[in-house]
Formats: sequence, C-alpha cells, structure tokens
Amino acid sequence: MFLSEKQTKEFENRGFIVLKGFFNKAAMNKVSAWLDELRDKDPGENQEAKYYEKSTITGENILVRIENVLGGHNREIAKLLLPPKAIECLTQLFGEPPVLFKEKINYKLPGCRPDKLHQDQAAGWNAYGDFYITMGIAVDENRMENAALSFLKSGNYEKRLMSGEWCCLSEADPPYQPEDDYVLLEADPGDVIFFDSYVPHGSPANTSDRGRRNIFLTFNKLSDGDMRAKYYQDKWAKYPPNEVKNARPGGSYRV
Ligand SMILES: O=C(O)CCC(=O)C(=O)O
Repeated sequence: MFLSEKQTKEFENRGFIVLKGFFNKAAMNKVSAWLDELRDKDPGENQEAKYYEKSTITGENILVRIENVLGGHNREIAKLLLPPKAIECLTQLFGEPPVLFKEKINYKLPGCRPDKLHQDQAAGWNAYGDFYITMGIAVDENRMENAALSFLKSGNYEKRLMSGEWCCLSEADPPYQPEDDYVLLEADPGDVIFFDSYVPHGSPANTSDRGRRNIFLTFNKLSDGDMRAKYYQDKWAKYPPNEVKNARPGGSYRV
C-alpha cells in the first residue's frame, strides 16, 4: 500500500491530499522539456488539442491549455507520469483500479485569467460518470503571485453539484471566504495533489512574469467504463481547439 490509512482518511474527509516530492528532479526536467516541445509544435496527426485565449490582462493571445496529450502516441511520457505508485494511489482512493478519463496541461502563463472557484464535476462531466479523481502534477513552482491553487480544506462541501453545470461557485478571487476554510497550495516541481471532482478549488490570474504549468490527469473507476474517446468527441464538437490567431475572449473558457 503506497498511501497510509491516515492519508486515505484525509482524502475522504477533505477531498484532497498532497504528496510532496512524488516525482524527482530528473523526471520533472524531462516533463518540463516535453511541455515546452508541445507548446511549440503544431498539433499534427496526434491531435493535441490546444486552446488559446486573449489575455484579459495584457490583451495578448496566449496558450492556456493543451489536452489529449497521452493518447497512445506518448507511451514514454505516459509511463513516466503514471508509474505503478500512481496507479496504486488511485486504486486505493477509488477502491478499485482507475481508467484515464481526460488529461490536460494548464500553462497558466503570465496574463492568464483566473480559474474561478468551482467543482470540476460542473464541467459537463455528469454525462460520463458521477465521480472522478484528478492527479495534479506541479511542473513549475506554484506560488501566490503566479497563480497557485486554493482548495477548500474544511471538508464542508457536498459530493454533488453545488452550482448549475458550467457555473462557478464564486466570482471572487483568492483568498476565498471564509479565509480559514481554504488553503493556498504553494507546490514545488514534482509535488502531486489527488483531488475529487467535487472539492471546491480555483486559482487567481497570473499577474507575475513567471508561468505556472501544472498537469491534470483525471480518472474514473474501472467499473464506470472507458469514456475518454466519447468525452473528447463530444467536447471537440462543442468546444473545438483553436489557433493562436483565433484566440477566444478570456472570459469564455471551459475546464
Ligand atoms: O490550473 C488552474 O489554475 C486551475 C485548474 C482547475 O481547477 C481546472 O482546470 O479545473
């Protein structure tokens, strides 16, 4: 067992756990170089889905996110990001083996808008299942000024939608209120956070001059089936990737 009983209890009670130093420096250097490569390359035949937005702060067109990066063609990186200990953690937290539902890299570059306080489940995920766990991997230092994430730490939330679909829980930016109920996760490269799809979280705009790249790998239970292809098919029909020259307005994003 990779996780202690205390850690699995903490996950049950608070909806998330942080594992410091889950990946070592050598691994993170490789991952960081891979993210730079993805940022600079054309999507090509592997159909990495890139999303660009106009910064609400600088007015520039910036890369916000890339999805569909582990679909069969990136076995080496998939092996690196999902070592047996990651699968073991997810199996312990779900109580059964995981299946990858979706994956994305949030680049959160300087000038990127806030991700308002929300439950991930509100992003149309009910159509594919009712419970997910995301493994968030910090690639860059996450600090207050470059948009570190804040999570509700009190455990005081419902394991169902607390807003309408596609709605956020608050228009405010961190520190969310009541302040004592939230924790700012100042993570270092290689730190991992496992969180469920209902725990409220968000991050402010990146007003610094440093990017803050995090990878988010989202899983469902094996018994809920493999929904990944269907999810992306539906998503791209309604919300297709775009090009830098066609950046969307900064307020129009979907997670
Ligand atoms: O990258 C971020 O700051 C926000 C991540 C998040 O909460 C999401 O995309 O659902």
